[in-house]
Amino acid sequence: MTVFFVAAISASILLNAFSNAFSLPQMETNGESILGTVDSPLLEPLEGSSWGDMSLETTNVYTATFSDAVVRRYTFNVARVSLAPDGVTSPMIVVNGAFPGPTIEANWGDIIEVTVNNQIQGPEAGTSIHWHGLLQHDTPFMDGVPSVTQCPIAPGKSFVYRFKADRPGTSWWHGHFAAQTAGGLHGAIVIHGPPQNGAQYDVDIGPVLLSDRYHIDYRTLIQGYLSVPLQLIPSDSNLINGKGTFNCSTTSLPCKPDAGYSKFMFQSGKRHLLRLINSGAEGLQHFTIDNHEFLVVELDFVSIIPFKTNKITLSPGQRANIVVQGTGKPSDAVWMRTDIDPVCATATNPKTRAIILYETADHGAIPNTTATPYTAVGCTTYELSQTTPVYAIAPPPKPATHIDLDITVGVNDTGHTQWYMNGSPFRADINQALLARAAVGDTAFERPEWNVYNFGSNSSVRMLMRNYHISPHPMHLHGHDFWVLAEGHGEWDGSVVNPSNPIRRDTHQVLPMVDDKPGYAVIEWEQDNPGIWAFHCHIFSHSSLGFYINILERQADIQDTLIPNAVTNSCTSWNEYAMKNEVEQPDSGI
Ligand SMILES: *[C@@H]1O[C@H](CO)[C@@H](O)[C@H](O)[C@H]1NC(C)=O
Ligand SMILES: *[C@@H]1O[C@H](CO)[C@@H](O)[C@H](O)[C@H]1NC(C)=O
Ligand SMILES: *[C@@H]1O[C@H](CO)[C@@H](O)[C@H](O)[C@H]1NC(C)=O
Ligand SMILES: *[C@@H]1O[C@H](CO)[C@@H](O)[C@H](O)[C@H]1NC(C)=O
Ligand SMILES: [Cu+2]
Repeated sequence: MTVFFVAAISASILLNAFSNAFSLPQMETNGESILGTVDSPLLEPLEGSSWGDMSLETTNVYTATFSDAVVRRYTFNVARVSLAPDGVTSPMIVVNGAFPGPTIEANWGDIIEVTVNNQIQGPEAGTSIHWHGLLQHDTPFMDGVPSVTQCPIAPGKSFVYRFKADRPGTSWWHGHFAAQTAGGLHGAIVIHGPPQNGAQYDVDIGPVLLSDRYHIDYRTLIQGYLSVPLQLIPSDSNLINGKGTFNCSTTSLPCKPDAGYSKFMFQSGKRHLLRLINSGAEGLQHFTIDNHEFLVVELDFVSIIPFKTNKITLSPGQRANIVVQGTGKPSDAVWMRTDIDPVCATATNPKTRAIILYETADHGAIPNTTATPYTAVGCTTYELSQTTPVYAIAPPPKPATHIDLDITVGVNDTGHTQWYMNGSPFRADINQALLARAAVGDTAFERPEWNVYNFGSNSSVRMLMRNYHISPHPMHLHGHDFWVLAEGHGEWDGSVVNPSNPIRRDTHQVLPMVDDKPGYAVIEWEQDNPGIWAFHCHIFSHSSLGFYINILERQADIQDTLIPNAVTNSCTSWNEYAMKNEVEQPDSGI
């Protein structure tokens, strides 16, 4: 008996020792990132918060103003690296040698200033960074969309982005040029704000990034997608905070087993805030924690009336803040899981896990917990009726203007697969910035493939999207949250869900076509932000293949005084570079 007991203990010590010893070094899997390790710090509001007694229940975040802003400065060096997030070494493109990239933190009302240095070599390429979900009121040029708000940052050049942390919550930044986001160019944004009623927490665990991973280089992937017929290229694995595992006997690429799981530290009896972000390229993610329910308290940047669930689904671009009660014992170890939906995306290894360690659990403990069962039907993400913003805003019942957007897939005249928006695939002219033209009154926009929709001075816009394809599309609007009024299949009957306070967010997934009935979604937004705003599918291969339109909003109110020198310089340097070097543009450019 005693002998057996001792043997069991040493077996378990050995097992722990092995799991530690055999995990690859963090430097090899994730470079300079410490996310997902036990050393990753808990987050707290930064010093010098300026939100005073503003509350999420009584403040309209879209119009809130702040007097004393603190500037939070970051330097982003963008470069190619070779990393093995799941044990398979492949080329990536990242910031500061880290995958996932550095987390930007600020307090609500601060100014964020990021100096982006393009150090991309082997081969050289342009780049740009978009700050997903931030409104960019008065700073439309800082939105990071090549051909629209700036030219790509030329190799060896820099661009200083400066914009307001205009709303509290969780988001992310990512490359917006030529599919670079799928190569690893992304990271989290955390903007601290006041506590929300009914959503209090004790511990801020920080970002939990969920992302599908391709072993093929992002440029090669795009070439594959452009071929005819439309290719379904499966992702190879799935990652939590950039970590996952892969069965090396199933690949001929350089591969080391046991890359190691991400780890998160919980405390028994405490409430934990997790900031979930789907930073993936294509996959719809179903997230669960074994034996734990949680409260969903924020969707995208919008605080919602908390609801309890044991599974949350996020499409690429979407975020959710959840509060998890630490119901485990101090010695527990528990699996966190996220599964790519196998019907709504193609994935060779859709499931992955991370480890939650309570405070006295061995850091090498491997959980034995069982997965939470759930049902997933029809690529749906969330119930419109279940999600209610804490700060109510009713959309105008009769919008000032209306547009239909029909989504189809086809082949263009040179034999490339493309996504058609009302019959037109988008293709950028990356040698100019359309917004700089609009600011000086030039709205000729002579090329139809720029897909510019000019809504003039209309106070609000309603859009009915119809998806004539069997894949869902997470649609993201820049510069705004939109209301989601209705969704379904076939014909919209005109009814609106929660008409006095529909869910608002910046990314919503349009349902796939079912039995010849198009999936539809009806969204509406107020034209309160003069500029040109991107509206596109957040599946990288779709936007690369033309799934994109430009919303020109209140052109007469775009001030030419707002054109920063940085934008003019980005175009001068880019055009000089493009003159001297052969620049390829295989995809749509964004
Ligand atoms: C890894 O893949 C090989 C080859 O397909 C298979 O035989 C083996 O069972 C797999 N190992 C695991 C742990 O799944
Ligand atoms: C897993 O299960 C084994 C056998 O039931 C047990 O000895 C071990 O402590 C468990 N591990 C954890 C981390 O709970
Ligand atoms: C078709 O799409 C490809 C890929 O974006 C592009 O290179 C090509 O110019 C397009 N052809 C036409 C006729 O627009
Ligand atoms: C409102 O938008 C429509 C396009 O949907 C446009 O044709 C019209 O000119 C706009 N009206 C004003 C007053 O700008
Ligand atoms: Cu899409």
